[in-house]
Amino acid sequence: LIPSNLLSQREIDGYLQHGYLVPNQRLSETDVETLQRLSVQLVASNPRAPEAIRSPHLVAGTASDRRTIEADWFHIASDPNLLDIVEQLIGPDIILWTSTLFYKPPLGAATPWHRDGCPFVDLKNTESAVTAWIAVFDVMRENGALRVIPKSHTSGSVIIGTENERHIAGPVHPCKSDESTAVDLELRAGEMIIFDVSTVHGSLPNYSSCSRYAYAARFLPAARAFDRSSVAGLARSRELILVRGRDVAGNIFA
Ligand SMILES: O=C(O)CCC(=O)C(=O)O
Repeated sequence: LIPSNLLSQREIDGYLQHGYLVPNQRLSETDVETLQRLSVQLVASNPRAPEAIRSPHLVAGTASDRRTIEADWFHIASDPNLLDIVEQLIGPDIILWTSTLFYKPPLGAATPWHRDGCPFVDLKNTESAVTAWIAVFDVMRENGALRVIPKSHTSGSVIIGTENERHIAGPVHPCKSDESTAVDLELRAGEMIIFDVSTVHGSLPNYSSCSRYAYAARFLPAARAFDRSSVAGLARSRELILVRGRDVAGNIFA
């Protein structure tokens, strides 16, 4: 990130009120170039399932590869300036929970409204989680901008589909969220959206002939114990990495 001031109190208040924030801070030119190179390579080497490549900050990108950090990706996900932003929102003790490279090819479909915190990801464990969703190249409305519903992190919404039917965490019925207030967030390469784990979000289709890449890093406060037994599937065994401060809650990192 280009070193700059921390979030203002106004930005922090806006985040708490609206459930998301687009900070002024962005990745440095060098980091943007690195992220672009890594992202294009990773998608090219995952031709069968390029849409959501989990945890590239771990070698082989799988949750079961413990304690093996992929240095270049980890460098982006644990950038001190990024952590400074996260620290202002969830406190000084920070766990890197997961990261995902999201790829939307030309003519790729919309991502439906959902929230990442949902019944099978126990909100008691993840309610303070934040995501930094970083545009790898420019992300505009035409090529699949991320959309959020402001203030949806504090409102109830109806979750649809059974757990097995869902390809994403917590789909919500759009009628139950106030879709008319949705905000489409266009970003230049290296800019980012920070959003709450309960914020309803999705993304537009990619109507363009250019691929859309975004890298999302998700963080938890190490002040709380993360109860793996409350989480389904791969998320249960996923490695947690303490990226700042200390663990004060007895979290299990391996
Ligand atoms: O990038 C997208 O299209 C969806 C991203 C998303 O759902 C997320 O970061 O949780």
